[in-house]
Amino acid sequence: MSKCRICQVEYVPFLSFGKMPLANGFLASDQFRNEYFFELVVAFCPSCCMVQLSEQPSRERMFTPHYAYFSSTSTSMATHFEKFSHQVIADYLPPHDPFVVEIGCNDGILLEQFAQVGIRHLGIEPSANVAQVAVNKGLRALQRYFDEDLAREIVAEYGQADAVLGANVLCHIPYLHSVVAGIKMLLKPGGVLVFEDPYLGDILDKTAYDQIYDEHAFYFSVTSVRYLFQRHGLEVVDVMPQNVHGGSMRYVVTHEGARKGSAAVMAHCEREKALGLEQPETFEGFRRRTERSREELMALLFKLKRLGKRVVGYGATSKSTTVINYCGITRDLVEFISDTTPIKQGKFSPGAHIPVRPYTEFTANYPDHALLFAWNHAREIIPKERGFQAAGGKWIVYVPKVQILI
Ligand code: DWN
Ligand code: SAH
Repeated sequence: MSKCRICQVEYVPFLSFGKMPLANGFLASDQFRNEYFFELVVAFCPSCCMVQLSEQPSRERMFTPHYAYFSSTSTSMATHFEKFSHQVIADYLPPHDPFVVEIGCNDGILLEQFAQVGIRHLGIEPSANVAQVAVNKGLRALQRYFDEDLAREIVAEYGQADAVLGANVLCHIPYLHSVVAGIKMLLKPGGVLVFEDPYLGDILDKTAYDQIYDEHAFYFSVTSVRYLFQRHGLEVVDVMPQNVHGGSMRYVVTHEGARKGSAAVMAHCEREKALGLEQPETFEGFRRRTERSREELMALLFKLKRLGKRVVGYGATSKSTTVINYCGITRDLVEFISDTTPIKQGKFSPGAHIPVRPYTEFTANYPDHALLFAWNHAREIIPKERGFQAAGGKWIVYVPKVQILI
């Protein structure tokens, strides 16, 4: 594949991470021999400006009945999604019997907000284990992949929706034209699509190269998203930066001409032009900064090892799979990774096979340094780990730059 998935023009690869495992492929030791790897390469389309992976594992490999990411593991994300629902209800839903569909509802972290106030809802979630958590909460959720065919079935069975929602999901789906065609079919004439995903401007600005992994097929900008929806007769009418997952963008999309557009859309496109998000050289700069970041992080970890310091990873994030395997971090440098998610505990990290242990092992014997793989949740984590710092522990972060926090 060397053509843009959105506009079919030849794209320009700008960064290769080499062979990478599945970001959420936490595994037991008897699975090491059969571990799956693929070539992780990211490319820029000079025509529609979409940044995308050149190769992505099949959806059945990534979104399995044992999917390792449970959205409700972060309390700050629960608060974020509560506010998200309030905005949708206040600004976009009609007062009489609204119907909301969420694509990629995971364990129901957002959808439950609508259910709690009696709003008719439907979640679409292919990963059976997390979908089951949503169902156990009393939510209506289908264990299916969203695409045009499913949209047709939903319309036939439930009717069109007033709002279609998606958080950190559209950027995961390579067959995006089918998804957008499905959303168009599903939306009432006055309906809105509200979705958010990590924002390319923040990824570049913070050198957050660890957002690049198998599940993230696309890295959106307002420019590339506008073009995509325009091709389907849909219009981006508003954009709102979000302070989650290291910097995200929320997009509001309607049928063309259905609502008055906000000036923020064009303002962001202008800003993106000024930042060079339409030029291949910008991505060359990102590649150089990524390589420098890797050198700095490894130099720091080797130095700490020479000094005899204990380093433990905090948060077995999907992003950590890229950092660990791209930089070459081994068990010699990071003893284990602490994570609160039961399904990850007792397993090993993808590729490098660093043990993932329960959070209680972190608190039972604080290390000298904690490498914060969940840097996007620093505002939640650092204050709650006062005990670690009081015991003399220090945080290491690598986004936006490699440093020991003091
Ligand atoms: O796009 C995606 C985002 C939304 O979620 C998915 N492709 C997969 C996933 O990405 P991630 O794994 O990088 O997400 P998080 O939210 O950065 O993961 C945080 C990890 O850290 C979880 O495994 C839970 C863990 N954690 C912890 O151990 N202690 C999190 C917090 C807040 C904590 O205090
Ligand atoms: N919305 C949640 C989950 C994000 S993780 C949050 O923001 O925390 C991405 C989710 O998208 C996973 O739960 C995955 O199973 C789901 N997903 C992947 N492909 C999908 C598809 N085609 N249709 C619907 N959901 C999908």
